[in-house]
Amino acid sequence: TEGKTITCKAAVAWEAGKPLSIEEVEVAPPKDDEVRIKVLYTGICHTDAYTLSGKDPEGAFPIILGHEGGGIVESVGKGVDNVKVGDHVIPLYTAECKECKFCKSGKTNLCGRVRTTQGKGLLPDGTTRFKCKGKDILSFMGCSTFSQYTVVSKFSVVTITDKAPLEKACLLGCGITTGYGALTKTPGIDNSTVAVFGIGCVGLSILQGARAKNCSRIIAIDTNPKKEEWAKKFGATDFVNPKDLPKDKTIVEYLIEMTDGGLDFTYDATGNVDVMRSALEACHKGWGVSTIIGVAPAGAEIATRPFQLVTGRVWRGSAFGGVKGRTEMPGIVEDYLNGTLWVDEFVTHTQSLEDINKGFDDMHAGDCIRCVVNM
Ligand code: AHE
Ligand code: ZN
Repeated sequence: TEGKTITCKAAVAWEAGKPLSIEEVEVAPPKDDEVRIKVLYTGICHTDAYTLSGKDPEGAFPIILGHEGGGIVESVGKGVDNVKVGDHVIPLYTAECKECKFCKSGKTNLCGRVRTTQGKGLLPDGTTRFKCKGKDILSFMGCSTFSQYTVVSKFSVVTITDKAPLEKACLLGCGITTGYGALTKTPGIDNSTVAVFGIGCVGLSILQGARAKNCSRIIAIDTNPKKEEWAKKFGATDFVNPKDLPKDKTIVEYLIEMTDGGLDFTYDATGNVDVMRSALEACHKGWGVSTIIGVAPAGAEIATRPFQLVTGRVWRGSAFGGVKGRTEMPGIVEDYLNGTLWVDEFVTHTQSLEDINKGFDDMHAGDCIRCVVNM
């Protein structure tokens, strides 16, 4: 198949707000500095549903969504020396070129090399490798894992050991790494007190990061009572359901009382801007740090009284857990294989590619952490 166009199945999003449609697509061979991957498994993330809904300012159609995948390298273009045919790989929506201003700064995992074209649904040369019914189909987040074959930039892919089962390890492509990285890479986090708002895949991964960092108090917050059991299993010392609070107390007041002045660190994994405000204001005066992780609806803005920051609380955010994918993913896979980072437990639902739309329904049901699609 090397050098030839491959015809395979993919879930195409023809337009916003419509279910995905399973189509035969043509996947062109990788050009220079590109990698063609046989995608074996992919998770479904809320961001896929968000972009499909039409609310993502960067969303464009038709497109092949999916960004939480695992697969095997089928062929590589000229100039690719970081992965080879047969490697087990995870596509990276946060690329790492190791050469740009961002990558060399030592201050961020964001990479400047492919992000502009990626945001337009294109590979770095400004074109796409997908065609269906004679039309060009856009690529999503540099990954497009809802296709049996996909082409990505060589900067957007990392090889992992084939000891890690891809039907689980695919989840390291987004949710798990985002939560686990966000917590474990927070400066000064060891032994501190932590609150996590939103107990889904990301929230649970923050909790397990907090457990790994020996955080002394780990408070999980969610309005779904079913999440208490999940949260405790993944390291929470306390669970608070804001719906069950005494009538005269806000969640912020409640948490501040509970922790003698507020948390050292809080994390938002909801994407709700009111929750983000609570997460900031539940931080301890003088030093509390709140990290925003959730993706807020288009147009939403955060607010607080500036006094909250004047008095020493810090508002920050991170993408993909602050993880540099090519450099750090192998270490995260090690954490998975040695039992520090739980991944298998997250797969509560599975679907075939044919039934990928059911996977979106699964995700929106209250008992789902992740649905993995067998491609
Ligand atoms: N495209 C949106 C922003 C979406 C967004 O914030 N994406 C997150 C990842 S969501 C993973 O499920 C992110 O990491 N963004 C950083 C980046 O470089 O995209 C918009 O508002 O335009
Ligand atoms: Zn995601």
